[in-house]
Amino acid sequence: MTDKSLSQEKLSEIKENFAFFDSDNNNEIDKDEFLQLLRVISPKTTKEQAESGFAMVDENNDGHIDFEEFIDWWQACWWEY
Ligand SMILES: [Ca+2]
Ligand SMILES: [Ca+2]
Repeated sequence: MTDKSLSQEKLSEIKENFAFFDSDNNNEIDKDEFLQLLRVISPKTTKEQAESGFAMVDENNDGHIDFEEFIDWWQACWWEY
């Protein structure tokens, strides 16, 4: 678990978003789910953009975004959109 100064409130908000985009509820965001997520944020996101974004978020390169990777990404990137 991340030890960054993240409030419980913020954490549960991120958790909600994670669960929302994890459409098959396996506690990981896969590439298709990530594409859906990006399209919500920016409808013109291409598959290629999603692929390269995914590779950046998936820090351990196991082909899935787990919750900890999602938190890091969410904090780093969300405000840019
Ligand atoms: Ca999933
Ligand atoms: Ca991963």
